[in-house]
Amino acid sequence: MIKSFPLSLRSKTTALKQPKELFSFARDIDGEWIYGDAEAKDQAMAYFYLPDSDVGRNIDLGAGISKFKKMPDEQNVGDFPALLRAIQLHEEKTGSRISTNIVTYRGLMTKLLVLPYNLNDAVSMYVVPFDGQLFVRNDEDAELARRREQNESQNQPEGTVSKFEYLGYKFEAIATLPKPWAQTPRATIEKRGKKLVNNYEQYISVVKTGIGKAKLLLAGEVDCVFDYVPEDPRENVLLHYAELKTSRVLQHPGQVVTFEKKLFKTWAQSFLLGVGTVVYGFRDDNVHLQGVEVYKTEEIPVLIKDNKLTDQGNKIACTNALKWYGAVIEWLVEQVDAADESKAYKVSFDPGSRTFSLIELDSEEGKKVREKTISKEFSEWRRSERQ
Ligand code: 0WD
Ligand code: CA
Repeated sequence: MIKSFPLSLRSKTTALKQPKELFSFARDIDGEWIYGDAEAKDQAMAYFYLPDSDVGRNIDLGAGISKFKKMPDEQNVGDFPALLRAIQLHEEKTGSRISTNIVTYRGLMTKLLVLPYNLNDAVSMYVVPFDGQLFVRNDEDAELARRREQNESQNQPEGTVSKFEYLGYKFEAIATLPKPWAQTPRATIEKRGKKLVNNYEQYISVVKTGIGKAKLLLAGEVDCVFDYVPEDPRENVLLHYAELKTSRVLQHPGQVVTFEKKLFKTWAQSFLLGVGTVVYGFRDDNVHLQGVEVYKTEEIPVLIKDNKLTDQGNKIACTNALKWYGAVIEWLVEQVDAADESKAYKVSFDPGSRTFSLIELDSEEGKKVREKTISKEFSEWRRSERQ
C-alpha cells in the first residue's frame, strides 16, 4: 500500500494547544541516561548567563576544538528505547498511561513543519502502531548516510568535528552555567571559557501538545533555562526555556535571506516544544563572537512577515507551514490504524519527485522495524496495563 499526500493540502484551521511539560530526562557526560524529572533537572539543566561584557570580549568560538568530546554519530541518533523507558517510569510513578495519538522526538516533527519551505531536503521516518498510539521513529540508516555524505562533501574525517559544528556547542558552553548564577561559584563562572566542550550532555523535555484533533507527546532537547524556573508547578516552565543558536553576522541582503530561513527552522523547532525564547550568537568569519540577539518565539512569525528584505519569491509564512503540518498529522492519524499491531509504515518525502508518501512495509521489514522501535520492556509494561 502506498498513499501520497498532496503538498498543496492545508488544514483550514490550526487549533493549537499550548505544550505542557510532562517530565524530563537527560544524558550525562558518559552517555548514561538520567531518569526522573527531579534528577534530570538537578543534574543536567543549564542556565543562560552571558553578560554584555562577555559579548564584548571577542570570544573565540573555535577555541578548544581539538579537545571536543564527540559522541560517535551512530550512537547519537535519537535514542528511542531511552524515551520509552522514560515514559514507562513516568507512567509507573503517576499510575496513568499517556494516551496521545503520536509519540515521537520533536526533531522529526520539525522536519514535517518546515517541509513547505525546504523542498530540497529528503524526509524518512517510520510509523509503528502500538497500544492505540503511533510511535514515530527516525530512519537512522538514512540519517547516518546523510551525515556521512555531508562529512565527505566537506572533507571532514569521520569521528572529527568541523569548526562550524563545534562553534554551536562552544557557544552553549560559554553562554550557560550548570546552576543558577547565584549558586555558581565565582571560579566556575570565570573558567567557563576553558570548559571542555562535548555533545554527550543533554537535557530532554517531554511535552504534551496538540494540533487540530491530534494529541502528541514530543521529546526534545532543551539548551537552557533563559531566566528562572517558576516555583509554582502550575506555571508553564517551557516558556522559561531557551534554544541557543549561532549564525554568521549579517552584512549583505543575501545573508539576511539565509538567516531568515534558519530563523524559520529555529522557530519551528522551538514552537513545537513550546520553548519561549531563542538566543542567537552572531560570529564573524574567524568564528569570534560579535553579538547576541534574543527573540521571543511567538514574535518570530511577525518578524519574518514584516521583513521587507525578503519580500520577493517564496516568502516564508509560519501560519502556512502550520496549516500544512496540521493537515499532515491529521492525515497520518486517519490513515494508520493505531490498533493494528501487525503493521509498520514509512513516511517519506522525495525532493526529486516532490512526493510525500506513506508506505506500508512488507511483513519482514515491518517486523524488524516494529521490534527495533517498541522495546520488549515497554511492550510488556503496556500489556500488563491493559488487563
Ligand atoms: O532525528 C532526530 N530527531 C535526531 C535526534 C537525529 C539525531 C540525533 N537526535 C537526538 C539528539 O542528539 C537528542 O538525543 O535526539 C535527541 C533530541 O532530539 P530532538 O530535540 O528531537 O532533536 P532536534 O530538535 O533535531 O535537535 C536538537 C539538538 C540539536 O541542537 P541544534 O541547536 O543543532 O538544533 O539535538 C542535537 C543537536 O544538538 N542533534 C544532533 N546532533 C548531531 N547530529 C543531530 C544530528 N544529526 N540532530 C540533532
Ligand atoms: Ca541549540
